[in-house]
Amino acid sequence: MASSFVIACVGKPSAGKSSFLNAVTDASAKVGNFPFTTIEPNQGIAYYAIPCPCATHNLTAQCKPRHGFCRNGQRHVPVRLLDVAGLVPGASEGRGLGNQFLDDLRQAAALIHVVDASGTTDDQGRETRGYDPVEDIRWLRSEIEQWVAGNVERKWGGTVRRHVATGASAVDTLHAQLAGYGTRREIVQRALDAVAGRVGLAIERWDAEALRMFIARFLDLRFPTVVALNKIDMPDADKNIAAIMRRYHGTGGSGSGAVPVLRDGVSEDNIVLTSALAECFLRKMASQKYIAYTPGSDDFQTREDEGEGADGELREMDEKVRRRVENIRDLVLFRYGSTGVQEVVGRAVGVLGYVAVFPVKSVVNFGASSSSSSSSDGGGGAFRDCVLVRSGTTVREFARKLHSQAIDEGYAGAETVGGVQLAEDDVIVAGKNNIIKYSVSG
Ligand SMILES: Nc1nc2c(ncn2[C@@H]2O[C@H](COP(=O)(O)OP(=O)(O)OP(=O)(O)O)[C@@H](O)[C@H]2O)c(=O)[nH]1
Ligand SMILES: [Mg+2]
Repeated sequence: MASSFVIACVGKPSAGKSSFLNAVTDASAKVGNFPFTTIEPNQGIAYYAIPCPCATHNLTAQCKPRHGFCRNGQRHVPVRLLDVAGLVPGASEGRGLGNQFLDDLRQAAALIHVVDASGTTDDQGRETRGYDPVEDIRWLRSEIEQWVAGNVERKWGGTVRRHVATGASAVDTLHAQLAGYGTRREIVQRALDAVAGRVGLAIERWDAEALRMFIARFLDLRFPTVVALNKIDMPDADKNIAAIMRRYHGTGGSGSGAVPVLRDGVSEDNIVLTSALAECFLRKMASQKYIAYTPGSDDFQTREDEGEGADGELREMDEKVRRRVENIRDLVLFRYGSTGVQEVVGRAVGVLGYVAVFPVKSVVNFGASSSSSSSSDGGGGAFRDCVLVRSGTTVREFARKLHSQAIDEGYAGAETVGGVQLAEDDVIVAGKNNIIKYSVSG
């Protein structure tokens, strides 16, 4: 079982979405150098790495994650990833596989926009030279905006009439309009707060521009986006990357209403350089025992690197394979520090502001909490459960989220490491109170 949220890879055809999915999950989605290789969405489980408390508590040997895994004190928490069909300009009006693709996004909590930074594919995903990938970031955002705006604008007349007749609040009316996008009321409220100073709260007096302004802020919050500048192993990528970084320089941080300052829905902090192809290849070579490679790391070992007299676990590579892995070392790992793909997953969970919580039955040995309803729990092991929750979640709210009625209904208190008591409305913060033991009465 993975998290309850889904992160979706989006982008034009041939940008490398399926390659990215294959690079960070066990999926084997079809990859092709022609547009629309993917039609039906592919899914996989990626891992979000965080420091595991088993390390600080000297319990690495006892650490037994029920889901995901723990290696060298790093906990890998499963996260669901979706790879959908490519999008082309005009998709919001149904071009390409437009509407189908856009509807697949309704379930996504965050987006990973995979961009071909090499400039060797045009906006339709066809082979070309010298294409400017900044364009892709701009039009993709604009298509998502048109898609949502189109849906809202079509019904706007009726919405306003009802709004005036019922005397509902602006946030309730807008929330009802945006319900189809899996929207929480709080997000609508924040988007409204961010634009209210300029357009006012009387939505019946909004003009088309005011509505667009609100929808733009809403999208910034509803679909936080990480940009994966992919194909960095290719010749022109460097120059394109520099241009993209210039365009988004100065974005990020937070503006009015704690809404981040974004351009085209993008913040420079959330642009990551990747080579999905390199990662797929290194993983394949590692599985065939030609190299030793830990995903996300800055290098790998070959048989030669192991040196004379090593126990020879790694196999000898032929000349062609050797050249290819050496190329990846020079063009990707040495230049950029890693293939970047794991970093993207980390940022995507990061933009969602999730906090990892470890429910336990004991704050002494950190055994499994009774939240994990299965009866075969007795097996022991520490820190068995790890749940990602929205930042701002309180101790009491988390009790309600755990799939255990007993903890919710019989709530009698909570404590963390050292027997420190937690208040019901304490906000859960990583490293402070995110190891929680609940007491239950009756
Ligand atoms: N050089 C290089 N090529 C890549 C990289 N990632 C993907 N490719 C290649 O780009 C082409 C398209 O890759 P896919 O993963 O199928 O792209 P997609 O975005 O899923 O495409 P559609 O399913 O058609 O929308 C394939 O030939 C891949 O091998 C990369 O990091 N570097
Ligand atoms: Mg694909």
